[in-house]
Amino acid sequence: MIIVGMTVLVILLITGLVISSYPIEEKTDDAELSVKGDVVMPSKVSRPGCEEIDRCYIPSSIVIESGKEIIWINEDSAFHSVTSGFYDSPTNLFDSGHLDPFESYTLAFDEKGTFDYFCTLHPWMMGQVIVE
Ligand SMILES: [Cu+2]
Repeated sequence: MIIVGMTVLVILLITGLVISSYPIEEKTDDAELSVKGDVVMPSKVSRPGCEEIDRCYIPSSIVIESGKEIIWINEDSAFHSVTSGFYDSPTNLFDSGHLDPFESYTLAFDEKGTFDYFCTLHPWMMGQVIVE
């Protein structure tokens, strides 16, 4: 009886492991495909037009708590930057420099306020960080 019981237990364990492993593997695949970022610079924003649909940086405005950080990821095939202020009047608070395709930039915001930023290469690209 003990051997039969053990055999049933082993079969149940193996079945359970096989079944439970499928969703876990799928999740891992999804995570590998998508690059993690809070704000994305999508493809083709190196040409004007994205500003008309508010999609040069996605989202173009993001709200965070003070002390938290934001990760920007360049998912375009062109260089972009995350530079504080406006194209005509940079504020020199932060500047990512030129971000390569699929390069990311992480910055923590300690002070509350509204921080506008833009891309030094493409004046129509504008975004905003609101720290509460
Ligand atoms: Cu740009």
